[in-house]
Amino acid sequence: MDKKALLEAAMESILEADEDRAMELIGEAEKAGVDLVELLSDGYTAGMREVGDRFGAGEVFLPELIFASEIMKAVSTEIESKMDPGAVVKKGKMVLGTVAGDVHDIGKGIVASLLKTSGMEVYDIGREVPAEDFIAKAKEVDADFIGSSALLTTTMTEQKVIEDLLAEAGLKGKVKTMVGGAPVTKRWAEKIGADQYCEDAAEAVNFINEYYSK
Ligand code: B1M
Repeated sequence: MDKKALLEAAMESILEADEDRAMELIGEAEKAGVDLVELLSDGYTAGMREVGDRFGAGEVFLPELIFASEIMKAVSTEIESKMDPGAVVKKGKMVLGTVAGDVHDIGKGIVASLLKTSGMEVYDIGREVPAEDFIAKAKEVDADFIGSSALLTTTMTEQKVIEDLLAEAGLKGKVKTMVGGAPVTKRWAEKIGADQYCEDAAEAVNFINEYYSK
């Protein structure tokens, strides 16, 4: 199978909630020399987004959404296990989590995996994380960055709470902030005073690589 067919098959496997096929395609992509990160972002993730759109349109229901996300997590975990941070030069430390009230952690997990393989020391503090916990963990590990993910329009405001607490703690500027998640935009990042917005995991990696190359 060529790359285009593999990406389409990966997308289909999520739409059809076919876990066996989804896992099998990872091996096929390896054999065909297709980059697994591309398979994840342009194949499976595209499928997940389509399921989300269908859910939004009332064409699929919550159990199907949950099932598709479980498969998405299984393929992300498998792909992460195949990525080797190896000899990558160590960069900085990032505390990363999904904000309070928000259970969406698939994208955050992918950002964590890719940043780890690019040399960041990532402290993944999970999902539904209160803003105070981001700050406390950043102090504890002397982090360079706090990264927060928000997938709901009702929870992205938590990213502003993180900025406020960081300022209160006198750490604004010392600990930089990176924000992301489907409803989050560059404009939002600017409005709340976040240091960096990244649209996806690849952009997060590019930003970090550039930041530490200066
Ligand atoms: Co929910 N959900 N969901 N959901 N869900 C959305 C977000 C929604 C857009 C679906 C829809 O209606 N079309 C909608 C939000 C509407 C809104 O706020 N405007 C929604 C809703 C309404 C809900 C519930 C309220 C549904 C309900 O209960 N009635 C509920 C909320 C519960 C809660 O959090 N309190 C809910 C629940 C769930 C599931 C549990 C079923 C499941 C989550 C499972 C899990 O994560 N463990 C789920 C899923 C899977 C989705 C969709 C379909 C897919 C999200 C996803 O995993 N995408 C989503 C639809 C959509 O996003 N289009 C939807 C794939 C992932 C790889 O992409 O997360 O965007 P993403 O991450 C990307 C980038 O955003 C970026 O990089 C990632 C990788 O490239 N990124 C960062 C993310 N974080 C970053 C951080 C960074 C940088 C980049 O720096 C730190």
